[in-house]
Amino acid sequence: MNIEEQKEIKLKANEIRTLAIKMIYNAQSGHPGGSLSASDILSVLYFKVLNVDPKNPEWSKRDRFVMSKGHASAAYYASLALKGYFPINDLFTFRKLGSILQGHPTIHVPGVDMTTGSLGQGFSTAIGMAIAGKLDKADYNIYVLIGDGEMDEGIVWEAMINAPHNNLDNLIAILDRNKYQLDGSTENILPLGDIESKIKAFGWEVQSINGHDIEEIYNAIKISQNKNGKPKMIVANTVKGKGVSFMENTHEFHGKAPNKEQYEKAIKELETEREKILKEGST
Ligand SMILES: Cc1ncc(C[n+]2csc(CCOP(=O)(O)OP(=O)(O)O)c2C)c(N)n1
Repeated sequence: MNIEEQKEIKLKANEIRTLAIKMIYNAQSGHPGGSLSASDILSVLYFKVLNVDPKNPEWSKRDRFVMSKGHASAAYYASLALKGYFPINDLFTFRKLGSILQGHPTIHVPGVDMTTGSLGQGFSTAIGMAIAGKLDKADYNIYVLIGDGEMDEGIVWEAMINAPHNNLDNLIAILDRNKYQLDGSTENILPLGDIESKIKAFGWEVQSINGHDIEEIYNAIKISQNKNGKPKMIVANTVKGKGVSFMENTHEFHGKAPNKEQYEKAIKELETEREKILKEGST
């Protein structure tokens, strides 16, 4: 990916972060921490990887995407709106009565391939979708984004053992390894330890990357598209709350909206970051 393309994806990630914070502040409810950690991954997926058509969300040959960590819906809806599935203004109905943009994504939202929110179930259904793709001899891939706290769910490990058995090389999972979950550090609550080795032992091809480096994310996905009979797992090492200093590396903003003062500080920081990205490459 050249510098200009990287810049474009970084700017989109910054827009995703900014919209997510605005939506959560407006609703006074939502999940900032896990939205911010996943924004760079979502930006690469939606603006560089996924073969989808926002004008025809049900297109049968589209790549599928499952947001298994469905609570990070603010960043997910922001990505879908920026991609053109629905108007950006709709984002400000987030979590309001009567809106389709509820706290957890449902298939009623244009572009959403699977209803999620009950942790573990999205990952498992992505495996079902990949099996369906194989049965149909389809060319599309299934991408799924999971959280590291989500790995505590037993259903994840049933799915983990199933995917290699079915030779699901059309399945690319990305693990948002931000090391925090709802009320503490993943390593204190239920340690994942050497998660790469564990997943590899189940028969997956595993890569470990910096989940905020646009080029690393993109290259890892490209490598994962290799049809070698194995499902792929990209362990994306991220920072919970990335991009807003006081939300970083803490569970405090897992499921809490910022107050007015915090909101203003967050938006200021994201604006500064945007200006920095715009200046990149121009000396
Ligand atoms: C089955 C289930 N149990 C509990 C919850 C409540 N819950 C929502 S988010 C969360 C923590 C998830 O942690 P992680 O996957 O690391 O999310 P991230 O840090 O990426 O936001 C929990 C326990 C849930 N949504 N589903």
